[in-house]
Amino acid sequence: MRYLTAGESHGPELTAIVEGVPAGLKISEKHINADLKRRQSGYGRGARQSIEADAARVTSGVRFGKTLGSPVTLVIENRDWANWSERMAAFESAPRTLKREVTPRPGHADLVGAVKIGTEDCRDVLERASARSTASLVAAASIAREFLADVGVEVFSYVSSIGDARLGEDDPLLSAPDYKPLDIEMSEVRCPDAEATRAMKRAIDDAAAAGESLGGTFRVVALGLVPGLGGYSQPESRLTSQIGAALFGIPAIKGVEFGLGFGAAELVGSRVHDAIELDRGRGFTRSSNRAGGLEGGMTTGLPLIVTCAMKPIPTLGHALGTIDLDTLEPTEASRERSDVCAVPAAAVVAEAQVAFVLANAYLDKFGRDDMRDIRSAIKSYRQRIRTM
Ligand code: EPS
Repeated sequence: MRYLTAGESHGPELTAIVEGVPAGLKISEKHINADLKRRQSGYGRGARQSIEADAARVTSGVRFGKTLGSPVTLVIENRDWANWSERMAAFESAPRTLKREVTPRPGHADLVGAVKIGTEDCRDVLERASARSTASLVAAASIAREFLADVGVEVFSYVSSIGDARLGEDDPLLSAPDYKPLDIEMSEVRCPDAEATRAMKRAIDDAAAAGESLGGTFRVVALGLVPGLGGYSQPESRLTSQIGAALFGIPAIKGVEFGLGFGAAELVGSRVHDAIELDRGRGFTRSSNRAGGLEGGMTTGLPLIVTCAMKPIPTLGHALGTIDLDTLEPTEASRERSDVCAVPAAAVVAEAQVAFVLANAYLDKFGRDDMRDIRSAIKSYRQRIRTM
């Protein structure tokens, strides 16, 4: 299963095509749109989210609520297009009043992208480099999420810090799997603790007042995985590398840790690895989950726990210095309408990316054509590893 997305932030629409979806998978528009809504929400988001009400129109690959096995196309309308149709026209000439973007924002793709493609208007780059594109990614991955739900896998995320406001967790590797998605979604910053939520919102308010932006950390958790997904034979078959690549594909993600992550580098081996035990009913298990659900690039069957660090968004009210590309004189960077903090939204995007990798790992192991065959292959595998 793979996806391709297209669309500019202020173009008419965003498109995602998902190929390699097995036939016979139930798809619900309600579920797709609920994920899109979660991506749009979060304290600290910008004015754009009050213009958009993201909803996906499925235009291929689904019939009577079930996949056909052909490519699934999802289209999300950009309502803001109505305000940009002249400035973003596909064929008409540029309006005479067009204001080019010539003051690239430090930290954004503006400058390097403009140098790369040789444009005199950074908008040619930033329209696609915008995090708006993550809406189509979430829509694409909602197909993967439907698949995972069908085979008993749940993927969720929560925010663990925003700026220096942190969720207090004694041992996240123990507590993370037990957080309740409802508690997370009730929080305006998608953090399962009310006091930490208040501190994070205060940090966002302070940053907004200072013309600043804020990053943070979040965790993605997957429950219900069978052991043995992924591979150990080639670097790219390891789920560690696949999930890492998928998460680093999200704008502004600067760090990814599995289980103990960087913490493991400071500890002796006996405090890092998870002793193996045998549960007569369920098969092999571990006394702890410091590995975060992956050993040798494969799932252990314990919860997958991945932590990501997101940098602050580059569009600042209190703009940094830049160079005007027309005059080559120092000036201040563009002040676009933007988010103060998009960490809660990025966590939803990360869920999507992880879900896509996990769904693919299931398809690699259990077949790709038809849901009934896949379900029975998983059942017989579960049976075999219980009695091994
Ligand atoms: C976003 C839409 C964008 C930005 C943001 C994310 O909308 P607009 O540019 O019209 O305000 O709010 O994009 C960025 C943070 C970025 O760096 O480009 C969205 O839908 O997520």
